[in-house]
Amino acid sequence: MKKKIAEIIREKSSFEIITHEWPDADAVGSSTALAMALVALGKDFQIVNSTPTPEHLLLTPLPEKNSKFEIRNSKFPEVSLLLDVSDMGVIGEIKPKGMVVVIDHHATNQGFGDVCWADSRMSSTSEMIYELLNALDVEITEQIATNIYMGIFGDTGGFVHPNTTKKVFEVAKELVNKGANPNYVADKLKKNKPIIYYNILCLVIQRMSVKDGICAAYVTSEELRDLNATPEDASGIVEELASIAGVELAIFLRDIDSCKAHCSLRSRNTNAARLTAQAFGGGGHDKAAGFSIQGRAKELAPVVFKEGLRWIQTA
Ligand SMILES: [Mn+2]
Repeated sequence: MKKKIAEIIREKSSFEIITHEWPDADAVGSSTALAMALVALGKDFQIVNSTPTPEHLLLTPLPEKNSKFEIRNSKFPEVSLLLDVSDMGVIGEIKPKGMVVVIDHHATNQGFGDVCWADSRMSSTSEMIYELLNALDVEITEQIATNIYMGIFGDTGGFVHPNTTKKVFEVAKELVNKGANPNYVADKLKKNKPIIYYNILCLVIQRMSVKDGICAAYVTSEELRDLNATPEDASGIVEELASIAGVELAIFLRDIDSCKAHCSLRSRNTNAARLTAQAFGGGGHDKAAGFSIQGRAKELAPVVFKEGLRWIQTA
């Protein structure tokens, strides 16, 4: 499938790059690295996303679009490259305009689009982009290496999660050889949290309940508003809950608005995170998953707790 995608990229001339809503390090790293490769190959492209790219993930300038495409190509784009996208539900309001080519590493990816390269053995979509760029003989510049390294670092939790394989270290070594700076990336990703994150965390820690191997907590839209925070400011809190000794499943819910909530899940030894997320129509990886749902975080917390308990007991 990788070869086929390399062929499509070689043959076609105009592309759009789409990733999931609320892009994380892997989404931004893979999109930026591929965009830079398209520039190197002389292709026309545009990055199209439904939610803004977090500024702290822009470790290099973002190639926004190649301005030539509007003049050269009225049928833009021929190809829509969907990166780190497990299904069409995660790209928000975006409607791909070209042939849909998917590159993704989520285990819940059922295969969709015109061409789909889904491989859950890969640590990250960024790792897949590294292989794709090698197949395309694109030079891995320092900027490309930095973005791919960032994506791998992000999705392995800084070389911590079970997807931290020998191959991940081999790829990381090659990226460092090409100029990626591990300390710079780690500093940007790990030691760069806004104070507002800790304001929310403070509230969440006072509220969390730890029972039967589950740590569950939530934050409401009223509380976020009082703190002058957005739901996005609370991302990463689930990792804190999952770090508590003895916690098998961490559940963190936040209101997105007055009628919609998002739940993040992490499990330690079992696939309870994914199974719980799937029970509510979500997905992700075995040990890191999530879902969005109609309702309020506060009311949903005990419901998700009950479902999660079922899965850690049967796993
Ligand atoms: Mn990813």
